[in-house]
Amino acid sequence: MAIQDVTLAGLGRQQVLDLHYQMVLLRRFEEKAAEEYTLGTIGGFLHLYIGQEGTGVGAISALRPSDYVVSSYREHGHAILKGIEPRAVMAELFGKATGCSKGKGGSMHMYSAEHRLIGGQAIVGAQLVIATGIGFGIKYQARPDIVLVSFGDGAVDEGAFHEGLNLSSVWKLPVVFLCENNQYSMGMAVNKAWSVSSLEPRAAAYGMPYAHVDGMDVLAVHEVLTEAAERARAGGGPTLVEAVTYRFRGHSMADPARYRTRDEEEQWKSSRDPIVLFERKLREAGIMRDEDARAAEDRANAVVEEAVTFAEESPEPSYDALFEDVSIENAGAIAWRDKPSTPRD
Ligand SMILES: Cc1ncc(C[n+]2csc(CCOP(=O)(O)OP(=O)(O)O)c2C)c(N)n1
Ligand SMILES: [Mg+2]
Repeated sequence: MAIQDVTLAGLGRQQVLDLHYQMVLLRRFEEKAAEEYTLGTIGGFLHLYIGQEGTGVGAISALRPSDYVVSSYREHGHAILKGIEPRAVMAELFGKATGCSKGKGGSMHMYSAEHRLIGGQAIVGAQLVIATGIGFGIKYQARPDIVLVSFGDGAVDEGAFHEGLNLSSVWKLPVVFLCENNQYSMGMAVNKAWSVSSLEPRAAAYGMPYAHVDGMDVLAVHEVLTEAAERARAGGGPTLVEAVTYRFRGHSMADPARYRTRDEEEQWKSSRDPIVLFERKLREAGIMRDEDARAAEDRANAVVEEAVTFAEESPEPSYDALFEDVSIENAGAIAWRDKPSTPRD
């Protein structure tokens, strides 16, 4: 069989090579962001997605561009996968006016209505009820879209998880709930936090289908998400997907990760890296050659370098921009700015 005819999980050669490239791009982007954070060019918090690329790429590749994604603060990858240019994500990290949130959001608040990335939510669990609301809007307006909401293993113990799953199930909303179970919620190990060992009984509690998937296997995630997305789009209601993965770094750049051993981390990095696993699979299937792997690396490095140059050269937001895009009416905001001591109520 000619190399271009090979398929995996129903995807053609170019499609699987694209999945590989996207994972490499996210990895290089995040490594660069860590470097810039250490140099002080990125401030605030920085939560990296390194190690979880198989889950994000597998999931978002199963969506249409018009579908919505709502994520947590670990969302740089989701933003890029939803089509926001890496340079606009990097500029947002740098707090520059050209960032996708005009430099006013930073790492935890990537946003683009155009690309249907509705955050970047810093409140753990908030995205679950936001996604439920978007799902309600889609159903009410009889639109063909769906919502994918990504959240961590820590978010399932929030009330918002239960409210979101219950209402989505009652109203059969087009929502796919994706728990990216990276096994830690800051310093809390999931096996100490959950009273059950998987989310299956919690899905059953709300009468919705459940799927468990290896989050380090990009194709497995793609397949599970494709099925859940089809169900949602066909009016079959929500699905709860649990993807088991691992974050290779600390919770944020500030976390020395003393709650787990270096041995455990090494085990995951050396035997379960989603990029290495996928490369091995592609080579064994005769899909990837050395030049393909090199081309993906070179392309990702060039995109990331360009993104940093763009961010460095971009202007800071203006002072007046502070008073734009806020929820208070402009007039009120200006009055408030001019007379900060005016009582509000
Ligand atoms: C409502 C709320 N409670 C607590 C926090 C503090 N906090 C920020 S991240 C985090 C851990 C969440 O872990 P998880 O949901 O597993 O996501 P991960 O960071 O592993 O991606 C906590 C407790 C918060 N931001 N919001
Ligand atoms: Mg977690």
